[in-house]
Amino acid sequence: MSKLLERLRKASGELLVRHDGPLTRDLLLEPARFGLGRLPKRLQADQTATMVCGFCSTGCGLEILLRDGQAVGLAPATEYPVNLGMACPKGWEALTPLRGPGRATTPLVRKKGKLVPASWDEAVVEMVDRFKAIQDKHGPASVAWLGTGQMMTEELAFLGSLGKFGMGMVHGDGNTRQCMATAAVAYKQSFGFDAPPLTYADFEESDVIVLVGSNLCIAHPILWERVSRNRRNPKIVVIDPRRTETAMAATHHYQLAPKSDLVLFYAVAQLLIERGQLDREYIAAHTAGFEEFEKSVAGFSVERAAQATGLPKHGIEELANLIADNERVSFWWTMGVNQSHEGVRTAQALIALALMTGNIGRPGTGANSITGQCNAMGSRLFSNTTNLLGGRDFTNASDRADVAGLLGFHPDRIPSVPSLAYDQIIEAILGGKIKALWIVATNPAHSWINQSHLKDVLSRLDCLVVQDMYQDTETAELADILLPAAGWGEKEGTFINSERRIGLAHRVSRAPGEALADFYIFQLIAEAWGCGDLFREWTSPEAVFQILKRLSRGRPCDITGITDYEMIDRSGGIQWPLPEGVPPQAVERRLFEDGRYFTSDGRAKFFFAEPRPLPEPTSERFPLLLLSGRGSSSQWHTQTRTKRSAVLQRLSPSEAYVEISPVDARSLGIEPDERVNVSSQRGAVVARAFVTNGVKPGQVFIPMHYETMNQLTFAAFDPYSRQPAYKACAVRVSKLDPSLTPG
Ligand SMILES: Nc1nc2c(c(=O)[nH]1)N[C@H]1C(S)=C(S)[C@@H](COP(=O)(O)OP(=O)(O)OC[C@H]3O[C@@H](n4cnc5c(=O)[nH]c(N)nc54)[C@H](O)[C@@H]3O)O[C@H]1N2
Ligand SMILES: Nc1nc2c(c(=O)[nH]1)N[C@H]1C(S)=C(S)[C@@H](COP(=O)(O)OP(=O)(O)OC[C@H]3O[C@@H](n4cnc5c(=O)[nH]c(N)nc54)[C@H](O)[C@@H]3O)O[C@H]1N2
Ligand code: SF4
Ligand SMILES: [Mo]
Repeated sequence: MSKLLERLRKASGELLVRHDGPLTRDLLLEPARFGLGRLPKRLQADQTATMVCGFCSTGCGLEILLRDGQAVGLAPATEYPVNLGMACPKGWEALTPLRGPGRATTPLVRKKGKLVPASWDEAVVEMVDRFKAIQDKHGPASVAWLGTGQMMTEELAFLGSLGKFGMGMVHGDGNTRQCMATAAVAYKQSFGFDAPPLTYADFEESDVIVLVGSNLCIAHPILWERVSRNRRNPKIVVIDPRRTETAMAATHHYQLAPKSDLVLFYAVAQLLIERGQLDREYIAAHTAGFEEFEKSVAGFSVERAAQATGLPKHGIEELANLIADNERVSFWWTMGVNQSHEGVRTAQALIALALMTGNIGRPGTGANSITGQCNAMGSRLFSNTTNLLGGRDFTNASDRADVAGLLGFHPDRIPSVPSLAYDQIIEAILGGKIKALWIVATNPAHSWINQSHLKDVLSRLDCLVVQDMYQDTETAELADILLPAAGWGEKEGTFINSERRIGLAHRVSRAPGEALADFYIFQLIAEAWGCGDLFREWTSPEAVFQILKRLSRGRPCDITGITDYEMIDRSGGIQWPLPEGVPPQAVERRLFEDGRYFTSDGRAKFFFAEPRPLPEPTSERFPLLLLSGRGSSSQWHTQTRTKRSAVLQRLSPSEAYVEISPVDARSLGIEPDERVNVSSQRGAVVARAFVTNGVKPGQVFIPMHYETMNQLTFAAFDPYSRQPAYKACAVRVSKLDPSLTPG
């Protein structure tokens, strides 16, 4: 065993502070000691390496040009089955943020109110000491973490296992709660497992593509390119309160009132039932609960839907006809559905429409949730937050025993309760139950709903540790301890995209300064904590991939048929499941072709809930409904990465803007491009008025990429998924009043 490891192990009981020499990055990076593979031999010479993009869940393949093993440029991979030679601006610019300013290059520890540079040794010891002291006083559950869908699957599994099995935490959630929780819960309840059935070929093979609350052209531009390759002359239906870029390119746009989707889909279901336009055979053979669903939607007349949605009656009938009259209908949804106070039931209404018309398990069909971040799916399966590793259940003793057996430790290490959800973690901080938080690869001080509340809550923590690529994010600036992380391109591991394709990312660039791959930060913390023994086998991302295979065996997400990284590389990614012994097919694969679901009786289930009113309806004081979402294909979330690229910056407005209809602008006396105040009960912000017919009178829209946005949002949640309902709250727009927003 290496000297360093020996020292670390000896120190772990007493903590690292007693070391005689500082832990240096080079020591940590030495492969024999901490298992970070040097660049694989095949990538060392001047050549190219294909790897998946680290932004959105499309999961495009990028071909990286290497000189001496370092990336010097890239182009979209022509052979990769996802993008077929295409990339969006973020993909083309993916390497630039790595070299941008603001990178966290050394650990920082707050002393006398100021973040000052520290060695890894000092920072990790400080973190471990403080976390342990808090746990000693307030119990193990008083320390929690918030993770991400933007780290590699192996890193997510490491964080989740270290946090819960090693450090004794009970609560850890991720930014996938902001994003995919609704789809995950909807699938789990309806299909018995969180299993999106789609494959991207379905975009090309549909007769009717129904996009609900999805602005594909902006948020998943390369998936829109896949739609454009459809040779069946498809009808493209967009259901969105805004006339988005995607709506403009569609054949049909249903510009419904925000959050009236549930009523609309129940009315469409009722029409199909009335007219007998159902696939009775499919319903009888493969589903359960249809009779009840049928009864529940009986009261949803076209008139009722027309009133709730503001759509003409003939429009609703036309939508039902489009579904009934075509052979292959696919339903796709994204945040317009997930981020709603009734998101789960809305997603399940789409699932119901697909099931009752037999539009699932065949080419060009499906009830398909498109994911958001590069590794949202990896996080859903393996982050050990809401589900126990591999989509298991924390409350199930045999699941716990399975995992403990597979990982080689005592089942008592596994909490028997699931984690609190993100919002509940925040409230538990407020209630004094959680005292320390470790935030990894997410920027909640910008992205979480009702921001001032969150910032107040974070300021009440005894210890906030932030692990990020950049030291100037809104959240990093609040940290007591900042751990500098390597980013995509500087480390190795796998992502799982929207069509369940596991893709590989390589280390093609050296992280700046002392920054370390998250994987190795976790290893370091495990040693310092004194639980390194539990993770002896977790020597490298690829070693963890082998552990994940073991954890997946016999599960719906079985990947035991993937031998190693080399195989993923060779195959252009591999979709799960791929059990051992099954030959990897070259073709794309969709789920449920045999009509068998993962529920105990093998049947897909119908769900219904009475639609509920908006959590914060408009009022006389706040007469406009604020929507939010993605603004441009060149901006990524809180812009920590994309703002480092001059090219991407030029492609999007630098200042926050609010889309407002000409009717509302005129009545408020607001000129195009004028700076205005947008206020809600929670705050007032400044934005430039973008006067456009893209939004209807009575509604406004601000992209989420601007920090001020979430000062306005109202913290409402779906009751089943606890996903925040970011996309509707009441605001007022007014001429600029400097006294409202000082500074
Ligand atoms: N360029 C870029 N691409 C991205 C991202 C990014 O930050 N930038 N983020 C990625 C991530 S993590 C995600 S989750 C995805 C999100 O991808 P999308 O969900 O497609 O993007 P959004 O703009 O958040 O929301 C989509 C649409 O929902 C509509 N909407 C709002 N309320 C309702 C409603 O009540 N009903 C209906 N039917 N529609 C409604 C909005 O008007 C908006 O046009 O994008 C991914 N791709
Ligand atoms: N109003 C409104 N708010 C929203 C939404 C909306 O539609 N409207 N959408 C929500 C959705 S869907 C999402 S997904 C969230 C996204 O919200 P966030 O997750 O907060 O957004 P990001 O900017 O992607 O933050 C990722 C952070 O991780 C860092 N990072 C990147 N790669 C790495 C890495 O490899 N390691 C480490 N340690 N750090 C890394 C980045 O620098 C950045 O600070 O926002 C949500 N917020
Ligand atoms: S579409 Fe998504 S995965 Fe493809 S290049 Fe753009 S950001 Fe990357
Ligand atoms: Mo997301």
